[in-house]
Amino acid sequence: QFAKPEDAVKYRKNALFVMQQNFGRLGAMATGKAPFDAKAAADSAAVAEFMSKLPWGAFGEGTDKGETRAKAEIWKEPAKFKEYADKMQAEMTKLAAAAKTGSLDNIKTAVSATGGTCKTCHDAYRKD
Ligand code: ASC
Repeated sequence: QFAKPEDAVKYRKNALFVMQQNFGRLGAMATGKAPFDAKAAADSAAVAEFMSKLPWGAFGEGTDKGETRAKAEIWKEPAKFKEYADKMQAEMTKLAAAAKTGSLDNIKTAVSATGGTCKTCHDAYRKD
């Protein structure tokens, strides 16, 4: 899929960025930093859920160098990395369903659960 390793790194970072921008919009509503807008929440959650599927295919062998904060552990324990990635995607799916209900309370619960999966993976596999 990628002509060179730098393209894979750029691809996964851009996918994660677009996901975060949409998740962040929901986070702002969940914490009261932005007014609740049910339509915007549902739209953003759907985009975040879709984007959550994209980064993982761009963590192939040889993409551990360059402009990346990815830790070498990702390629040493791929099963655990995949488990975290799968968990995040599952929570994103729940978040998209929660956002469709139009209930801010449902969104708050799902944002919190989803955010936990972002953090768990970052703590283990992202350099800071
Ligand atoms: C974000 C973002 C993350 C998660 C995390 C949640 O918006 O960029 O990494 O939420 O902070 O704990």
